[in-house]
Parts: sequence; C-alpha cells; structure tokens
Amino acid sequence: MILQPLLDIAELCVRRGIIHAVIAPGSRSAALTLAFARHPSIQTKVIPDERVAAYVALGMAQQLGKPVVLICTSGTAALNFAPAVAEASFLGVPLIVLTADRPREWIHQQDGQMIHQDSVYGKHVKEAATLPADYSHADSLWFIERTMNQLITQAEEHPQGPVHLNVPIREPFYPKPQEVFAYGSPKVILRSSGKSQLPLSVWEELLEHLESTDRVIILAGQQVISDQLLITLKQIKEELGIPVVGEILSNLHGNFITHPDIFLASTDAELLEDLQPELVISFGDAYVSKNLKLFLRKYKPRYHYHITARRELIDPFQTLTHQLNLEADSFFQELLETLDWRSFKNGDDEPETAYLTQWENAERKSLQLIRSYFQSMQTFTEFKAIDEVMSVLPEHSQLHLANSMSVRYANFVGTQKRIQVFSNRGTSGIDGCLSTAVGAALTTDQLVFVLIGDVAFFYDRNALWHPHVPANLRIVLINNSGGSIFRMIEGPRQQPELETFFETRHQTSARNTARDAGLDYWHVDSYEELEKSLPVFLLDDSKAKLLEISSDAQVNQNYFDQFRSLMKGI
Ligand SMILES: Cc1ncc(C[n+]2csc(CCOP(=O)(O)OP(=O)(O)O)c2C)c(N)n1
Repeated sequence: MILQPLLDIAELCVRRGIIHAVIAPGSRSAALTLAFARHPSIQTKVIPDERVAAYVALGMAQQLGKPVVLICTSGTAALNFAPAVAEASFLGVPLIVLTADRPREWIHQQDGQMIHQDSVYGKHVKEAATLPADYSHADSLWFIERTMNQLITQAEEHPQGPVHLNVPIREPFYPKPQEVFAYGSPKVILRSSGKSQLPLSVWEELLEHLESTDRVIILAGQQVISDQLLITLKQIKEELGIPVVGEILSNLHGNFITHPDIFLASTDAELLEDLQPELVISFGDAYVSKNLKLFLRKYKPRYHYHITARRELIDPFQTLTHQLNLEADSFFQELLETLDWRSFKNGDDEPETAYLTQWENAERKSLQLIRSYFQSMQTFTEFKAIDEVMSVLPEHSQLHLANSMSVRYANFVGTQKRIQVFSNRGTSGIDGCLSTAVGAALTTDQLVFVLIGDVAFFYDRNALWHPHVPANLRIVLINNSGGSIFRMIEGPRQQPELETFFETRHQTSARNTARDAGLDYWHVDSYEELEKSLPVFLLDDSKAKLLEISSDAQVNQNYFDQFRSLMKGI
C-alpha cells in the first residue's frame, strides 16, 4: 500500500537538497525504498550488507558535507548500521537513518525481524524519533513533516552528525498496480541561527594571554581544511611567528609542522622543555600521535583554547582552559587581523621567531631522520613500501588511511602534496575503512587511494560486494598476514599468545577477492616489483585496482623497532 507521508519524506529530502540514498533491501522497508528509488531527483545505491551500506553512506556524506539517507528493514538490519552511525557521530558526519519497524504492539510476539528499535543507536545520534504507525490522521501528518524537518536540521547543523527516524509499517507493504504513486508538496521548515560572537571580555582575555608570551602554538586536529584557512594559518605563522602544528590527518599540506609524532618521541628533556608552550589554540578532531598527547600532558601549557562547535568539553591533553564555540575560519582570520593591527600600533615590525625556529628545527631533523632511515634500508619492509607508494600519489587525489599501522606509518611519512587525507578516527574501528573509501570514491571524480592492512581489508571485504564499485578506487593492501600492530606495541608483543590471540595470523591473499569484484590486481613482495606495478596501478582508467603488498611481520617489526630508537635519539 502506498503510504503518502513516506513518499513525502523523500520529496522533503529533495526539497532540502538531499539527493543521495543508500538502500539495503528488505520487505518491511519497501515503502521507503520505493519512495526514494522512484524519485527522479534521488540517486540511489543498493548495498545488501547493512554494515557496508552505512559506511559507504558515511564516506559519501563526508565528501558532500550534506546528509545521505540510509534505509534498511527491521530487526538486526538496523543494528548493522550501528558501527557507521557511531563513527559518523564522533567524526561529525551527517546521516539520515530511516529504519522500517513493526508497529510496537508486536514486540515480544514471536514475530520475525523484530528487536527494540526505538533509540537503537543511543547517544550516537543527535536525535531519534519513532513515527506513529498511523499515516492518515492529520496530526500524524503534521508530526511526520515537522519531525523530518527537525531531523534534517539536526543532521546539518554543526557539529554535523547522524539522526534516526524509526518507521513502523503495517502490511501490505507493496503498492497495487492501480494505486497512484505521486509525490506531494511537503512543507520545508527551516531553523536558522546567526553567527556566534565571542563576548568582548573573552576575546580580550585571549589577546592578553597571547601577548603575554612568545610560546604559542596552533594545533590542528583531524579535519578537511579550507583553502582560505590554510592561507590564514600561513600568514599567522609568517607574520606572527606562531608555529602551526598538525598531523597528516589535519590536511595542512606542507609549510607547517606535521611530524610531531617523530620529534616528540625524543628522550632529550632539554628539547622537550624548549618546545613547551605557554598557550595552545587547537581546532579540529582527534590526533593519532601518542607522543603528542604524552608531550602536552607532561609539558602542559598554562592556557589551552579549543575552537569547536561541539558541546562536550574536549580535553585530550588534560590541559583545556577555554572552549570557544566558533567557526575556525573566521576565528583565525579575526585573530590575525587583530594581532596584526595591535603589533602595527605598537610599532612591532618583526615577529619574535625564536620559538618558531625551535619547532621548525625539530621538524627538519625529523624529515632528515626518516629520509636517511629509508635510504639505508635495503630489505623489503611495509614501512618503506608505504613511503614509496605515498611518494608517487598524484596531486589532487584522496588518501584514506585504515586504522591500525596504515594510519600511523602514513603519519610518520607525511605528505607535502595537495592530497585530501581521511580516516575513520572517530571511533578508530577497522570494520568499515574500505567501505568508507568506496563511498568517497562514489562521490568524487578524484582517484581515491586506500591504504589498508589485511585484517581490516578481509573484515570489510563486502565493501566490494555490490554493483557500484567505482573505477577511481585504488586499494593498497598491506598484507603482513595478521594484525601486526600487536607486535609493534608494548604489551601484546611480550605475550606467548601474540600470534593466535592478538595478531590472528592467516595466509589469505586478496587475489580471489579482486577477481570476484572485477578489479585489476597485482601482488608484489619486492621493491623492484613495486616500482614496476605502480605506474599501471596509478593509471586513471576505467577499472578499480588492488595492489597487494606482502611483507614479513617479523622483519617489519625489527625495522620499526630500529625507527623507534632513532626517534628517541632525535
Ligand atoms: C571493529 C574493530 N575490531 C577490533 C579492533 C582492534 N584492532 C585494532 S588494529 C587491529 C588489527 C588490524 O590488523 P591489520 O588491518 O592487518 O593492520 P596491521 O595491524 O597489520 O597494520 C585490531 C583487531 C578495532 N580497532 N576495530
């Protein structure tokens, strides 16, 4: 039966500029599926594995900066969206999750595909609502329209995030041939808010703190950064002598300090004291570097301002003194203009750069260290193989870094190129790294590279099991036959259970997966083979590709240990 209000949900999404939907098949959700599938302005992708579908939607929404709709049937289908919903929540990605449900009087009545779906995602959605199972009363229609407008607004407002609409549907599920299938005219209700302004006293206090010390750093967490903000940060560095520090996931693209994970591993207390800030201004999301966290927790700044739209106080270094609910672009622009004007007024032409020089020296030493480490390495290791791959990535491509060692190795190597780098660091799960990259590749024309370990890859193999695998996807599979991170970190590596209980060693190759999914495939285990395959792997042609790089876990461990002791001596 056609449920007009559900057709109108699709129409409302279009009216609010939401035109992408990822659908996992099911019968109870048929009304939702048809509403979105038949709408001429909506682009749909059908993905049977709900966990994959949700991560693909996450990858798409992250690219678009707009919500993507996710649809599934009732029961455990809805639970399988949960990992990606949690990631979207912590990463700040907008998703509109529509789950079909049985009407609530059927719970515990031994009917199939029925679980507790009300608020099934808990605190991982910005808002959740369940519709009444009645689609005819005028008040129901008013509620549905208003609620859907509210959910879209919630998903889009910063910090963006997922929202959930649970939709109880009674049989019959499918329209009869003679039924009229026509979209209505749902009302768009917009909620708007003005630009938030910092109270003058807070602004004055910040300026006072800034002007009382030369030891200020700007710290950039994970984010997609705007070109305008990059220009502003460069000016802040050059005109005010303030170091701008980040990681590969901060997307600073050269010119800044991006290897703190190397030089902050140093055991030289004098160096670390020299780098200790008085004032930190941070923005963006999570950091990969443990060394950065340990450094700031030990060498604490006196003041720490964090710029974010989030309501929770965010204090990963246990140093937070102020959190400002502002947009980073305009905040740093205003900061630059104000400080420039004040130093001009005071006749300070040249900025004090001694502190900046200390950070830049540490950065330079880190780059020298990693270059000479790779130059002297003849043996085949995954770390150097990753360096070689990263050195040939084309400008204006994307790099998705899977959790585990991939994101860590890549953070050590870094990049100076204009490559957008992404990673599921909201919750750091290994379960949807490939699917997220597939979603991104479906949404951009750029080449999308994903650097991924074998456990994360095989775990998420269904990312390639649907008809939408895009030609611009390039998978670099770092196969060391297990979860090697466990032999890199203190704790598991010392246990006799390492291989069986932590690494989960295996002998699986991706050859058959590549064949099943119709990907071009190469397997390499030497630098010669890697160099030979890279030019073809990089070709921007009509087929997705998988490059499997095999290496020995013990050898990788030995060389990584060597790198670690080099870092300590920096
Ligand atoms: C969903 C989920 N389950 C378990 C973990 C814990 N975990 C972190 S890394 C890892 C192993 C990853 O192995 P692999 O992808 O081969 O990468 P490598 O360690 O070899 O770099 C595991 C199981 C996790 N992060 N996410």
